Amino acid sequence: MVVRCYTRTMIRMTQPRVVIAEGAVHLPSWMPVEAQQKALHEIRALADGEAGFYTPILRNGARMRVRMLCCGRHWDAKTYRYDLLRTDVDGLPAPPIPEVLRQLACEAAESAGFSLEPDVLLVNWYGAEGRMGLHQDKDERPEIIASGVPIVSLSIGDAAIFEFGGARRKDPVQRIRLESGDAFVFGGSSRLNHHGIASIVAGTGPREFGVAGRYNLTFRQY
Ligand SMILES: O=C(O)CCC(=O)C(=O)O
Repeated sequence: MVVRCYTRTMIRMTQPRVVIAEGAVHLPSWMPVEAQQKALHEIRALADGEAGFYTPILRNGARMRVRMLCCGRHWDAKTYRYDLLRTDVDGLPAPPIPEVLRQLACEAAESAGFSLEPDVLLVNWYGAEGRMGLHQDKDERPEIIASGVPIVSLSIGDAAIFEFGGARRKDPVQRIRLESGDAFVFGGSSRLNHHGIASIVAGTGPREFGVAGRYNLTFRQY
């Protein structure tokens, strides 16, 4: 079922917008504090649910340096495919994407000039030593990728040094500091650009959130 986004209640309509590459937009401070707190509430409820965070183990046996939790569909770290069940973890069904979070993703996509109907959400939790190597998001359906439907990424908690490169792994990367409340959207001709997290800047998140580390939410259309 395709659910479209209709409301635009929580987000300010005039925001800074930094174009990093064609189709790649950094929206600093995009989420007001109240929206971040609502999102955190949803993340904590998911974390406390039956199908909470786990450490993905890749097909080469390496443990990822993040903890993950998938909604809508589960990303299987062994097969690099999406499944309705957490096949490589515990066999439980992936929980649905909370509506509050789905709305945020639609609104962030719109703010960057795109349209998104998210049916997958990957929540990553990074501790102080967390990181993610350069990679492409290319496990979604080929026609979705080809049409340039964007990935929407939202950050909450500690800042992170995000690397954004090009379609080829050896292309030069730009380093962008993503702060709590930032959105980063990449679609169109940037949809398959390499990206990753070089490091976390520990202790930089808003104190009042009581978050250790950083949450990152990436929304995708499968
Ligand atoms: O944590 C981030 O900002 C990036 C996450 C990411 O690249 C991914 O989930 O594919």
